[in-house]
Amino acid sequence: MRLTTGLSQKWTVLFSFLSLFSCLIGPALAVKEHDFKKCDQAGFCKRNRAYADNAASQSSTWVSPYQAIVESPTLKDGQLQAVILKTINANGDTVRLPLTISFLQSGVARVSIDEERRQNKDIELRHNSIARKERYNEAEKWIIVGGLEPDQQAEIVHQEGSQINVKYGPEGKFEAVIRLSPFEIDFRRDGASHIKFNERGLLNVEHWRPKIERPEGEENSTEEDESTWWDESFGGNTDSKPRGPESIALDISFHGYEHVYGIPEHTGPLSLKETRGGDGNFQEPYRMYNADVFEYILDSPMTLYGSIPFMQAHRKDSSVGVFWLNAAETWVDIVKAKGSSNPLSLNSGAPTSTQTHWISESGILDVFVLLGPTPKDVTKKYGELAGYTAMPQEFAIGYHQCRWNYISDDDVKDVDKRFDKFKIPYDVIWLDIEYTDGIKYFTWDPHSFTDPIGMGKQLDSHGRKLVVIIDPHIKKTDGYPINEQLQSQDLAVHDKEGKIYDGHCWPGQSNWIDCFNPKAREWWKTLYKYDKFKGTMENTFIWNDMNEPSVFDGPETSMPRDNLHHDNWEHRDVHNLNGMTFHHATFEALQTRKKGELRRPFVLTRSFYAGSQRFGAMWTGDNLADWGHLQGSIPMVLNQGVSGFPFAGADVAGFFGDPEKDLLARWYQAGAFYPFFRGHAHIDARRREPYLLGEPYTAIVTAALRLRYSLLPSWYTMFFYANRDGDPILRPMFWTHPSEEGGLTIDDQFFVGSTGLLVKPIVEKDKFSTDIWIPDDEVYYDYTTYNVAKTQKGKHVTYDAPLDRIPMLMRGGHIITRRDIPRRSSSAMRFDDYTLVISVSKNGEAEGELYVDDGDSYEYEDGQYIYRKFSLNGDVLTSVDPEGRDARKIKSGKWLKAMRDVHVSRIIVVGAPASWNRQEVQVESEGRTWSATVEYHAAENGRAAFATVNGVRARVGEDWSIKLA
Ligand code: NBV
Repeated sequence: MRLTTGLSQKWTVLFSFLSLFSCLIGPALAVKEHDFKKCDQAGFCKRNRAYADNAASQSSTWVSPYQAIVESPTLKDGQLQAVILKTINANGDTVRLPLTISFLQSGVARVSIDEERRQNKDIELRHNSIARKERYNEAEKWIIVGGLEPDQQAEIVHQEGSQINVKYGPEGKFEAVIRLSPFEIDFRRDGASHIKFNERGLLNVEHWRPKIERPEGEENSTEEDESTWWDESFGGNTDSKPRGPESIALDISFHGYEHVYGIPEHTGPLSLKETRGGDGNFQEPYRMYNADVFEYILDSPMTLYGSIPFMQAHRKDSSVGVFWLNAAETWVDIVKAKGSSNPLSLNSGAPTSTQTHWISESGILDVFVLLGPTPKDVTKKYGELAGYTAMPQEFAIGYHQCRWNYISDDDVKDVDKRFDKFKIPYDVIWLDIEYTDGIKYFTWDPHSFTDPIGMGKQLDSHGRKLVVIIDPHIKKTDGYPINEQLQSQDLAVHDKEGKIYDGHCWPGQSNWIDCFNPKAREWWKTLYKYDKFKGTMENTFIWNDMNEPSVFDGPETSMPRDNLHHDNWEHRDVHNLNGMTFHHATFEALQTRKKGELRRPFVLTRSFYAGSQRFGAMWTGDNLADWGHLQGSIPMVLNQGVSGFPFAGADVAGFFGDPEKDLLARWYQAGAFYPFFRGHAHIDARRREPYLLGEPYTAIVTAALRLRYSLLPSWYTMFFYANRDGDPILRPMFWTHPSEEGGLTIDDQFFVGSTGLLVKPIVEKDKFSTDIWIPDDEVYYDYTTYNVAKTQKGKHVTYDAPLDRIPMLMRGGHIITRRDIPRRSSSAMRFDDYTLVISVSKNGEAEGELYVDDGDSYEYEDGQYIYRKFSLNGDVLTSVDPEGRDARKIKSGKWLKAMRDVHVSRIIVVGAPASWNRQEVQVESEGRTWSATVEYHAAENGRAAFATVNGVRARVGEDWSIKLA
């Protein structure tokens, strides 16, 4: 292992420490798979899989022991209350499980199951535990931000014996057919089944029971295998499990759906694989248990740093989804059934169905059902519940330059200058843990970062920003006021006995802030005030790492599950939420840094959960500088978008290792299309700032960066859609073309939002051409040459891509916005004029939108934004406000006033008909008419005809029109 000699001795100490505690550093370049549980090493997963096997083996004779009793079969406020009785033995003894089925105005249905005895706290905990007795039911409090209004129109339309039919949703098109015994729900749309709960009878709520202490040697005479019910050990750690077995599980079948997507974060294809073995399938279920997985492997259902238990199923012309609101460890088995999702069915001609089996360690069962029918409907409804992507700081969608570590403030200033010297744009430079004094967050290393304000000012002088890392582990050491406050105010996570929990992380012995505690979050805010966190200023933003949480000496590199959070909820109940609460706390802290200054925060997080999109960006953690990881990053980023958290990216050009230069070039070309675009490298990796590469690589990387910067107006508009509707920013083929079956598994190419830009980054060594799949009959132009691609719907077109070219097509019918003057940062471009690029469709039309605001404040909420819709109809191009606002009636603040001087200055029309071959066109706006010049280029050698209109000078915020012929 190579250690960077320039770094102080502390690294040697730290690394030896690490190898001791978690064998994190070693020669093998692959994850230590045995450090993380397989399903059969997690008692509850093993039991539920066995339950499923048992049910399957009994096939026709298996009857789910759960039946619902509805005392009053009425809907009140869209809700049906019932009790599920679980028969627990041959005597017919039952356990009561309160059930609520809610029908929401949005057309979403929600099914929640709790355990009555635990609601009443009528259980005993083992080991004198002080943990809560109830099932965890507060996930909603953290995640759900809307969409819960009841559907007052929902009605019971049919009720007979053991069945209740409820019509609900838009125009009453949805129906829930609730079978009481055995309990099952069939969710139908337009009369057809789409999603079924408990069809396979795998519903399982492990009810509380006391441990029967048997004298040593005495056999368990019951039929139940109790071997995994109680204290459980793994990797030298024992989980005391004071409540014993308490898992919940349910089978959810998607009828006629062959593809399911979502449940990040995993490597592997976008269309999720089967998990019960067989050729090319996984053997293990997809696991969601946020963890610091060192050197993670590709194509694996292993857990990673974050999780979103949201799944979307798609088939030609139909999308549906489920959202499993549970923050405990969760596993999902997936199998596909040819013919029918019912294994007993003889209906082999029917399409393939996907059967899923969801298994969580603890908490209540709480599932939302979304019946589509389009992918957009599904993502929109999911976002109504879990929230939409926050409007980002505009700089945050520029390029971020990071490494572990820039070693001093002079180093930072030097890198900053060199980017300028080489005319390479970037917006943000980052500081990893070394900037601190001995990894005590909120401090600066007194030797190497002597003048952080001077550094910040240099960056600010050309509009650049600084991001510094702050992790949730707080060094336990004398004289560190932050830890003293954490301890004295009792704001940390506790161990199972209620004492402040101690663990090891980067700083050595540490304590962890408990962001479930409202007081801790209030305290966290105080730490970020400019006068408290000295050395920070308005252009300082934050990076939250290690918030799974990562604990070097903890089980699976995390916290013991029997640790206690605020209100004595066990860590096991909230584990997957933990990272988000920290991210959320930091987000709020940045909003309150200074009285009277309300700006959009920027916080990057490694760990996340459903809802994290409201607080910033995520990245895919510690990848490797190899081609496989470049390739693997594309489906990962696409999946984030489909799962409601599109502000995502992977470390360019791989965290561990030294990328070869061609890999690095290709990675920048791909990274230029990650919604979050950051170069980052491990402390041991060689310096690789773009200006160091030498030619032609520096030029290639610079071109990719400039491409990103020129398209920033389009990117920002795509973030606006993500913020408004939850639309993915990078869109897979199934999302944009839901009727094309050939595109449902494609995950190596994507559209950039609704721009019509179709991109397929090169992700293989020595590959200089690629085949792009074409989803429709539209015309496609090469983005740079305007050549007309020889496409055919459903077929591939070959694209030549020597190292300096990115395979990128423009779909006919779109208008994209650019800013073409190369500058050093996004802020330098704020008041630059726009270029419109029109790719004329086969029918001679095109459409596009631009959204722009000050990119920093919340004034857009008061109307301080410009929103335009550009349309080409026949030979007339117009710009109007799609919301019909009258620009004159908006009271302009400073930014909007400044935008009065910003124009659409140039228009490039690709595919312009020969009749547009003229020298001048008339622009009409604000009651005046003036002329703009045209250069017309007739079609030749496969290149489309195009016209460039120069000197347009139409104010971007005003209505205008141009007659092009
Ligand atoms: O803070 C150091 C690194 C960071 O550079 C990386 O991006 C994180 O994912 N951090 C993890 C800690 C340990 C890495 C081995």
